Amino acid sequence: MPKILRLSLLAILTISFNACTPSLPEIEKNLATERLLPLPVEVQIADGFAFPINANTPIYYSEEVVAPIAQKIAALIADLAGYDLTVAQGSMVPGAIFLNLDTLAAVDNDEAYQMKISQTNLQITAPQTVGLFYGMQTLQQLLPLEIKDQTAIDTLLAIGAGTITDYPRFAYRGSMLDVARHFFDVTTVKTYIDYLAMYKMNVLHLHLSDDQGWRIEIKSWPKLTEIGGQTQVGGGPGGFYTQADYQEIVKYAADRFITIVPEIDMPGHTNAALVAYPELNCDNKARELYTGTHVGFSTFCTDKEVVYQFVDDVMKELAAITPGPYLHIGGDESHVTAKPDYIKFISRVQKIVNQYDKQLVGWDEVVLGDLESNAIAQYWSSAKNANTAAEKNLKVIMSPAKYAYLDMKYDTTTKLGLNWAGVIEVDKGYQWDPAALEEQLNDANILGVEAPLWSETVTNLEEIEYLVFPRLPGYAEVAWTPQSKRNWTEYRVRLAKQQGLFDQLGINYYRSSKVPWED
Ligand code: TNX
Repeated sequence: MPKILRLSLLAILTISFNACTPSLPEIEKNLATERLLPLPVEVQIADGFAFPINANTPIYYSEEVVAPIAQKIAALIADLAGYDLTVAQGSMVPGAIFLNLDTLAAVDNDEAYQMKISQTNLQITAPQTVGLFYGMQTLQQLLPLEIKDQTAIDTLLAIGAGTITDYPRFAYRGSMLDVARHFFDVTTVKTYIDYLAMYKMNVLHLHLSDDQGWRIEIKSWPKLTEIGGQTQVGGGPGGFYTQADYQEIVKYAADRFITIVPEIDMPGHTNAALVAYPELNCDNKARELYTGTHVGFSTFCTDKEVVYQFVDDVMKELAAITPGPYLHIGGDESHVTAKPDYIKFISRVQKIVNQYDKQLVGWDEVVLGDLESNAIAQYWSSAKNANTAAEKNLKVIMSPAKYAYLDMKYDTTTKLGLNWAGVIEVDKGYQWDPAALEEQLNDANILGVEAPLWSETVTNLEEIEYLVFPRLPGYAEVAWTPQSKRNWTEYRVRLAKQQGLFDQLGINYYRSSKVPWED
């Protein structure tokens, strides 16, 4: 064969060989686990070159339902590197990021995912889309926050080889935002949702009514918001969500696999409603708007039929705009409701909630009522109520005030916050086991963990952030990571590594001296 022909044949062969098996760059890099939070169940670091991400890396997915997650990964890399990666339905060809739905051997958890990283592929597999979403969150934490040195971009974007197998300890991982004591607009709530999503939390409980304000439009009882929504603690203008606003919040949360749990607190904590509708009081006299911070002085008149008609209308409208399974009825601190009246009231409201195909959630006092077995008690302080819940076979959400209340001060010098349940430094907020607090509560009857932010002392996002960060990631990890894998000494280092993210997002966090911040 003439030399020239031989050469061109070789060229053709090389080109076609390259087209089906591109030679992938050989990048030496370990899996960068230092920012992973919550800590995954299992991380295995493997030998071999890292998975390279560059402008030619395609993102393929197995089926259309997964496309939004693939798009989110592409957006993430576009933000970081300016690459416009191909996103398409496809298979796991060499060089591709591949997302697929499949069962995971030996992991029986709806929210599980597994990420396998080698030089040839980065594959995320999960039984459900939500697991792929969590895999995407983990991938984000494996990538740098920004590319400072463009000449090192290939190494910076490479993902070290290994396998991450991950799933949550508890199904319910949430936070509560009290929008009644101070009202927060839709934008602020969306930002709060973003913060929950960053750490794989999946519930936002909205405390929508209290003595100081009624914050959700109820079309059949319009004065609730027209009158009852017009002020807040300290006398500011208050505010409320229209049903359309609320649905916008629900949708934004659902896009991030977060369930909204709406709370209408009753029969106590109802002054705002008692101002708007005098007939809900036993004496038929309208109460006055309240802008202070005392608790336990208001109650619906539990003997009146109109009260139950009211509750029915409210629950019906709320159920219609709430796709999640829960309606929270409060039930806490009803100090001026006689105990038999309280029991009668909760038992009737339970029936109303069930009538609208929802599960009742209430603060731990509700266990005194006659509850269905699907009702859920939210433990905040009473050991007695927690144990009653266990005896009644009810599931419990763990919000112990002395460990998990985001409105408690960090120490005695903290300006914002309260201290009735003590002060909660970042280590104290992390170092507790939900299953070790009360005798009869264990992993089987604990549904999950929720960190509530009551808003007597916080008036805007900046103040919210100060109490929430850096404690929130700790609650996310308490709820996600197996107890045996958690320890403060190791956690504090990973928490410190969140600083870059907090700074990038402009989060006003508390610089706890317990955390080894990097600057
Ligand atoms: C107690 S905890 C309350 C709230 C307050 C909070 C302040 C609970 C179920 N009720 O009404 O806002 O303390 O920390």
